[in-house]
Amino acid sequence: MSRYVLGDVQGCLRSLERLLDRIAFDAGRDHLLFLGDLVNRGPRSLEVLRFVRGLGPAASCILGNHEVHLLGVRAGVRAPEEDDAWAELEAAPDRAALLDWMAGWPLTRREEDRWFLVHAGLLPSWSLAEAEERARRAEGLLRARPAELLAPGAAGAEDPEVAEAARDLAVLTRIRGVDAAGSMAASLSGPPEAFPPDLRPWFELPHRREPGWTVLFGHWASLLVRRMEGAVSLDSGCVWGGWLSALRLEDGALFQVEADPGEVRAWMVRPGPGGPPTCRG
Ligand SMILES: [Mn+2]
Repeated sequence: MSRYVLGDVQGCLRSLERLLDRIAFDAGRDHLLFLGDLVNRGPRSLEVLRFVRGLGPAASCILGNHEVHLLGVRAGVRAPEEDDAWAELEAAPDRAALLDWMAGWPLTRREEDRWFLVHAGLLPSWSLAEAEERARRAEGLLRARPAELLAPGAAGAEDPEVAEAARDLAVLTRIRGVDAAGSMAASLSGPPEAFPPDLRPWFELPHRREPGWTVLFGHWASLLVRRMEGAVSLDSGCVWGGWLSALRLEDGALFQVEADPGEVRAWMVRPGPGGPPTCRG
C-alpha cells in the first residue's frame, strides 16, 4: 500500500487520470489524499467529483476555498463568480449527493503523527492541536449552520462562534501571507519573492514548529512544489498550464504530469502553445 498526497486538481480529470497511470494507482491497495480545490476553473469539476467519490475508501479529500465557495453558493449566501466553471455540476442529477458528500470533508487531516494536511496553511501562532480544534469547530458549523458561516460578512458576525469559525475557515483554506504580527494578510497570489516587504509567507514566520511534523498544503500555484523545513507545497498549477503533482508518503517520491492542454484555463505557469506565460499567477 502507498499513500499519495495530491495537489489542486481543479476540474482537470485528464491530468488526474494520467497521474494515476503514472503511479500505477491500484484502488484495492493505494490511498489518495487530495489537498482540496478538486473543483472549479478547469472544465471537468463534475467528472472529477464523480470519479473521486467512486473510489470510495481509496480516496480522502480535505476542503479547499473552491469547495467552500461552492457550498456557499449552494447555501444561497454567496453569489456565483464570473469565472466559476461548474455549470455541468449545477445541472447534474447527482449534484445534491455530491455536495452532501463534499460538506462532510474535513479541513485538516493528520497521517501517522507525521504529516499534517491543510489546503492553504496555518497561522504561525497555532499549534497543530489548536489548528485541529479550530478546524473541527468550523466543520461543525459548516454542517449545522452553513448559511451563517459561509455568508460574505461572517467574519464580522455578531455571534462570536460564527465569527471566529469564519476567520479560521479563511485561514485554513486561503492563507498565503502574514504580517509581522502573524496575522493573515489580504488576498495575495504571486510567489513570496514578489510580496511587499512587510509580508512573509505563512510558513516562514517563526512559529510553533513541531519537530517531526511536515505540513502538506496546496492552494499556492506560483510556489509550485517546494520542499521547505516542516512544509511542502503541492499545488503546481495544473489548471494554469503547470503540472499535477503527487507526493508518496512512504518514501517522499514526487510524481508529476504536465497539464492536459485541453484542460488549461490560462497558460500562467509554463509556456503554452501560444508562447511564453502572460503573467505569474
Ligand atoms: Mn485554493
